[in-house]
Amino acid sequence: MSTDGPRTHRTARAMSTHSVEDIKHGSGRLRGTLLQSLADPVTGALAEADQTLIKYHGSYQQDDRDLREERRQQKLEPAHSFMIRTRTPGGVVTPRQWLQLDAIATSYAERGLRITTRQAFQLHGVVKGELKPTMQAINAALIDTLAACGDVNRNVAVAANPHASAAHAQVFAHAAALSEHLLPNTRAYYEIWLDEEKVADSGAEAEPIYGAAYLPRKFKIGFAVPPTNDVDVFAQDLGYIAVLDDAGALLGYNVTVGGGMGATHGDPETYPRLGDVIGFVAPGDVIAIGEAVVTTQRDWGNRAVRKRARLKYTIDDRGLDAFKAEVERRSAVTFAPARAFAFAHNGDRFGWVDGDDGRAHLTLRIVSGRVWDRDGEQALTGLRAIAARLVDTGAEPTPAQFRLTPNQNLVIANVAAGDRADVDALVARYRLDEHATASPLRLNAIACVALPTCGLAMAEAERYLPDFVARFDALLARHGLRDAPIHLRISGCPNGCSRPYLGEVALVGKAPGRYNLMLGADHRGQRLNALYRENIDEAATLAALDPLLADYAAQRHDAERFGDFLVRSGVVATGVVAPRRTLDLELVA
Ligand code: SRM
Ligand code: SF4
Repeated sequence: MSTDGPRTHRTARAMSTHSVEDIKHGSGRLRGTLLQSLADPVTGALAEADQTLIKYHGSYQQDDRDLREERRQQKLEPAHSFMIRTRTPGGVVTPRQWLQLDAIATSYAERGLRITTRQAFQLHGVVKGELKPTMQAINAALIDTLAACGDVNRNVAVAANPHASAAHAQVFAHAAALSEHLLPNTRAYYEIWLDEEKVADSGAEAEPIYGAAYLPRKFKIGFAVPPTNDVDVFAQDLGYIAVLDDAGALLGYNVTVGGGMGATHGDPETYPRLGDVIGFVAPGDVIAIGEAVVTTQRDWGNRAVRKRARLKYTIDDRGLDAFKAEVERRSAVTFAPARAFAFAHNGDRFGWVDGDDGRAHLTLRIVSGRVWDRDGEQALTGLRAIAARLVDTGAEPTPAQFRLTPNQNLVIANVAAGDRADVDALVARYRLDEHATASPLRLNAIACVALPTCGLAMAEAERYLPDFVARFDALLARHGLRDAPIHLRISGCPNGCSRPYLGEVALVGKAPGRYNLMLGADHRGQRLNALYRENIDEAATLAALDPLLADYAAQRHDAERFGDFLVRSGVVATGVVAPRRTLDLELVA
C-alpha cells in the first residue's frame, strides 16, 4: 500500500481560501473551463480550478493511491479517475433505478456501487473520457448528481427505516421538496453533461438562494423520525426531528442547527459539534426555515478562513440567540418551544419490519456500503436478482423501493406479502443474510471509504474494518460480550465521514496503521465521544480496550451500553450531550 501523504496531489485543496471563493465567483455559475478540461486528451485530469468546480456537479477527481508511488517512479501522471455521487434525497430508488445504476457501475466504474453515510450512491474509478456518458446514463435513470458535493446543500438525509409508514412518507416528501428548493439554478450541469443548448444569458442565471459565490462551505440537512436517529440528526448543519402524535400523525418538527463532525488533528480551532435544538415549527414552515438558515449561513459564514466556514462555527462565533433571531426574521416564522422527543438508537433495525400499511421492509447489512461481486461475495448479482424480481412488470407501478440507510445499509422497502418468500429465497441464495448471523459489533460498524480512492485518507478505514472487527469480536468473546451491541466507527482521517465522534468506540486515522482511539459516545447519537489514546496501532488499541471490556463485563448495569458505562465509570469525560441547549425554551411534552 502506498504511504504517500494524503494531500500531495491535491492542488485544488492546497489553494488558499480566497482561491476557492474566487473560483466560485469567476466560474460563470459553475461552468469554468470544464468543457475544455473534459476535451483535453493529453491528461486524465482536469485543470486546477475545474477540479473544484466539478464537485458542484457531483464528482471528485481522485487518483488510485495504491498506484501513486509506482506511477511516480515511472514518471507517469497519477492514475486519475473520478468519483461520482448521486443526489438521492433519503436514498430512495425504485428497483428499476437500482438495475440501471448497477448497469452503469458495471460498465463505467471500478468498484461496484458504494452506499454512503448520507444515503447516496458513489461510483469510483470513472475515467475522464467516460464521465459524460456515465453522467448521461445516471440522468437517463432519472437520478441526478447536481450539488451532491461542493459548497451547497448536499444530499438531504431522511430516516430510512420508519416505524410509521404514513408519517415517514410525509417526512420524506418534505425532505425531497427542501432538497429541490435548495438546488442551484445554474443550467451549467445540463449544458455540460446533457448537451442542453446554451441560452443567451448562460453564465449569469439568478441564484437567489446562493448568490454568485454559493455557500462558504458544504451544508447538510437531515430529517429524523424518532425513535430512530439513523441520520444522526445532531451531526447535521440543519436537522428536523419529526414530532408525531399518539396516533402517529405528523405534527411538525423540532429544528436543530450547528451540527458537524469535521476536525483537523491538533487544531483546537476545529472540532466536532452537536446541533442545538432551537424550537418547533409546523410542517408548512420546513422550506421557509431551511431557506432562512441557508441564507443566514451564506451571509454570516466565514469566507476568510475556510476551515472555520461551517455553520457550527458561525453559530459559535455569532451566538445561538442571534442566529435564531435572524432565522426568524428572514423566514417570518416564530419558533414555538421545542417538543419532547426520545431517540432509542442511531443504528438500523435489521431483518423484516412490518409497516403499518400491510407492507414490509427488509434491512440488509452491507459492510461499509460496498456492493460488489468480489472474494466470493455476490452482493451486486444478488441485489440485481431481487431488483429484477420486484421491478414493474406491467401497467401497475411497483411500490417496492430500495432505500439506502445513513449507516450504509440497504432496505428493500414496501414489499408486498406475496413477494416476501421470493425475496427471502434470493437473500439466502446470494448470502445476503449477514444480518441473521453477524455479531452486533459487525452489524453496526461503519467505515468511511478512505484508501485507495480518498485523497485525504491518512489510514485505512473501509478495507480495515473487517479485520479490526474480527479482532475486536474475539476480544469481546473472551469477556463474554459477544452479544454486546457496541457501535464502532472508523474514519481514515479526522474529517469524520463515518461520523466517528458519535461512535461508542471509534478509530480516527492519523497515519498508516495508526489511529486515535475515541470512546464514550452513546448509541442514540446524542453524546460526543472523547479522545482516549492518541496515535496508536492495532495492538495498543486492543490492549487499551481489554481492561475496559473486563470492567464492563463485571460492572455494567442491566442493559447498560458500553459508551454509557465508560462515562458513568469515569473512564472518559464527555460533557457534550444533545440537546445541549435549547435556549430558554422548555421542552414541552
Ligand atoms: Fe465526507 C471529504 C467521503 C460523509 C465530512 N468525504 C470527503 C471526500 C470527498 C474527500 C475529499 O474531499 O477529497 C471523501 C471521498 C472519499 C471517496 O473516495 O469516496 C468523502 N463523506 C464521504 C462518504 C462517501 C463516506 C462514506 O464512507 O460513506 C460520505 C458521502 C456522503 C454523501 O453521500 O454526501 C461522506 N463526510 C461525510 C460526513 C457524514 C455526514 O455527512 O453525515 C461527514 C461529517 C459531517 C460533516 O460534514 O460535518 C463528512 N467529508 C467530510 C469532510 C470534513 C468537513 C469539515 O467540516 O471539515 C471532508 C473534507 C472537506 O470537506 O474538506 C470530507
Ligand atoms: Fe476520506 Fe474517510 Fe477522511 Fe472522509 S473521513 S475524508 S472518506 S479518509
